[in-house]
Amino acid sequence: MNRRSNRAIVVNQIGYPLHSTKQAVFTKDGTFHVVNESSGIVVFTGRTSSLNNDPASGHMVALGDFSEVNEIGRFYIQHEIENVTSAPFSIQPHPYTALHHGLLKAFYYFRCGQELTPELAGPWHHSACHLAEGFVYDNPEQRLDCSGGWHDAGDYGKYIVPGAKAVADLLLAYELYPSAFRRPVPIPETDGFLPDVLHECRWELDWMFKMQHPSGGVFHKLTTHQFPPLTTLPEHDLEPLIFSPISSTATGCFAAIMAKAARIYQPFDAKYAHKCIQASVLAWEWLMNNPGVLAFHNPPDIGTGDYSDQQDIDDRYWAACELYATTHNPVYQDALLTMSKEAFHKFGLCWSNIGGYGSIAYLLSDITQTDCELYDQLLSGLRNEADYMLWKSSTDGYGISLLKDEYIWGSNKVVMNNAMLLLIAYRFFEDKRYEAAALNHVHYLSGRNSLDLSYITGFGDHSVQHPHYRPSIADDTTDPVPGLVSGGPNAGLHDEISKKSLQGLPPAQCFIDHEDSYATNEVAIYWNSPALFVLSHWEQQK
Ligand code: G3I
Ligand code: 9MR
Ligand code: ZN
Repeated sequence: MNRRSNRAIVVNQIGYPLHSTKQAVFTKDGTFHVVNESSGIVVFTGRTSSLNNDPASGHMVALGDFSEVNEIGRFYIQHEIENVTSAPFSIQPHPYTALHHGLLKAFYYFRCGQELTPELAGPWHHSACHLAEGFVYDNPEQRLDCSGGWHDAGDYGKYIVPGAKAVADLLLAYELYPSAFRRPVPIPETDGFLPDVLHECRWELDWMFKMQHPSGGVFHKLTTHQFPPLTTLPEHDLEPLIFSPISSTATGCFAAIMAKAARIYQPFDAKYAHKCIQASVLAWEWLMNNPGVLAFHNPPDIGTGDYSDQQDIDDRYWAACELYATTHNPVYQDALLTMSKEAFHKFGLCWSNIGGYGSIAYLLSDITQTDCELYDQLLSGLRNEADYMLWKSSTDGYGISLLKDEYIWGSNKVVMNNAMLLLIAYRFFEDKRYEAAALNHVHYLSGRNSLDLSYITGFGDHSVQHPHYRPSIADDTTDPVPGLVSGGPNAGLHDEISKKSLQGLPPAQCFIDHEDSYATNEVAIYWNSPALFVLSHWEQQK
């Protein structure tokens, strides 16, 4: 039975881990019951807290705690007075196994340049796309192989900076939680030797190699001139593919991710690791030869995503940190120590502010204590960041670390990046409050939000149905490709349908489950990737 809630009680529609803190958010206070879905038996009765104003959603909300329910099963919550119920959810030792699998499988669906077979892709199969050689923008005579990699999002562009961010999250998830990846997905390369998550990242890394110019510099992106119409299937998008010019942000991210990959793949495939570090060093040399910011701006005839950024110190710092962690060469430490003195956010995990991956690599590396001052600075910086997120979460009715003005384009990625940072802080400080706060972020993404909506396609009683995702708009399958994280509320109202339908709404409600809403309901690899990292924490075997 599909118990459609009326949004007066919202829960994580997927479930709560056994023995965790379990709370539902109510917009009506009072007595509530937790009911076993199959037997109808009330297993717990409690009272909500009193109602408080939630600034981001504009709702009055109360919390109902049912942590005492430590019984495996499926349940729903019923409000005594109003006779309203929540969506059903489960309580399990590992409630997120299928979700974690789905978030990883999504990267297979994002693949470019390969047939997605009916056997592995089910009703979302399609033939190979974007196989033609690409034109080099600065040298139109030149054509190069550009196949492979993942589509960025609802469009079919392939961009280095967000691609590096997505691979970084997946490699970090594997590095910190290897036991979460013990099961095959499966994907075409599954071999029982290299974990599938590393096969999947290799699909993107192999494409990235093709984006490096012999000078070491890296082309910013590979896209058609303009976005294709929404009804274009990937294999029907036959417009010319263009290598946009080199940028220093793309080259920095490339150097960083290749150095990280060299470290992770070394035990499995030394030859591949060598190829990665060589490419990384070549990119680093380009960065040294080109010390100024070479920011990317779309050439006049190109209208696809620009991922434009005037600052590249964060990308260069990330590169130096990864190169140092992999090679232990003091040259990179000197570079990163110098760069660390500049003003940029040391814990940013966003494509535009990506230095956090450098700091994390530095903190996790076994040789970094050689410079205790920076190590200590970063460690206390991490604690401050996590404490700030705890504080912000305490002011939010749904328990997430977004202030009212932080519901920007891709706000769900901010939610998941913050949860990632809380979990990394938890790893260093073992403060249970950080882990609990991160779990509240998972609850938000999975339905415990003011819209009673699971933002992950195919997961939850009431999940996003109409993402801005060309393969799902163009195909004749009713259900969208599963396991995709939607961008989430964006108070900027950056598309026509948002402007028309969401005007005047509080920030956390600025979302529309409509395929035209690219500014609230698109999907993207780098929105899936931090979610996969976060869920890996609850999927690890202890
Ligand atoms: O950071 C500022 C914030 O300080 C300010 O308060 C807020 C006010 O709206 O804006 C914030 O900046 C926004 C930025 O995203 C945040 O990352 C910009 O307004 C907004 O225009 C920008 O949107 C980007 C969007 O492309 C348009 O350029 C998204 O970050 C980015 O994720 C998105 O990426 C697209 C690619 O271009 C193409 N492929 C799909 C992909 C996902 O939608
Ligand atoms: O579909 C495009 C999406 O992938 C991008 O993130 C978004 C922002 O750059 O743009 C979308 O394309 C729209 C274009 O920007 C404006 N005309 C309508 C296009 C989609 O319907
Ligand atoms: Zn493609």
